[in-house]
Amino acid sequence: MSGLNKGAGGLSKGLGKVQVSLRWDPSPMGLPDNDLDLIAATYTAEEPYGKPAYLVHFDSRSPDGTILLNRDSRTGMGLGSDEVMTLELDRLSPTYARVVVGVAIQQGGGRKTFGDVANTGVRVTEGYTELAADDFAAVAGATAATVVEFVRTGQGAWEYRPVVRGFDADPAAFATVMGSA
Ligand SMILES: [Ca+2]
Repeated sequence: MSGLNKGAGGLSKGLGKVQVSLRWDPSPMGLPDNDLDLIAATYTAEEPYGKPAYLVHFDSRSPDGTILLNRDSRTGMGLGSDEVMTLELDRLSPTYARVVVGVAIQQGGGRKTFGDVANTGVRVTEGYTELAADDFAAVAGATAATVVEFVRTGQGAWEYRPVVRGFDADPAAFATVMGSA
């Protein structure tokens, strides 16, 4: 675990309840819907970079309710945030030591990248404090991307680190590899 803290600047300690909010614009009339999904992958202290212990997304809930998808959208229609996820990190069992949150674009209508979706944005907040924000411009050619990772320190406090990294994978494949590095 100590390797996670090495040389990492900008870390904030002792996170409690964090929210990840995602927005995007609907596809133009007549084209397949833009369906973006927030995905959280939780890892155990024994295998922080191994197989996810569990996933949270539109079709999967956390076993103890500590990570919740509060809002789900299949189109990006409407004002404000289209998908919202809440992570009560301070309530997570000590079994879990790392959580990675990412965004994947449904590929039902052919290959669709962040560059194909207008006005995409994600924010990570704790209360009124913005921890991270991104518009996916750096990963415009990707079909999925990690956004942020949360790690538990040796003292048990949660820290965060923005990790916007693009993947060329559909949501199911992305979920299996999003925390591998
Ligand atoms: Ca969605």
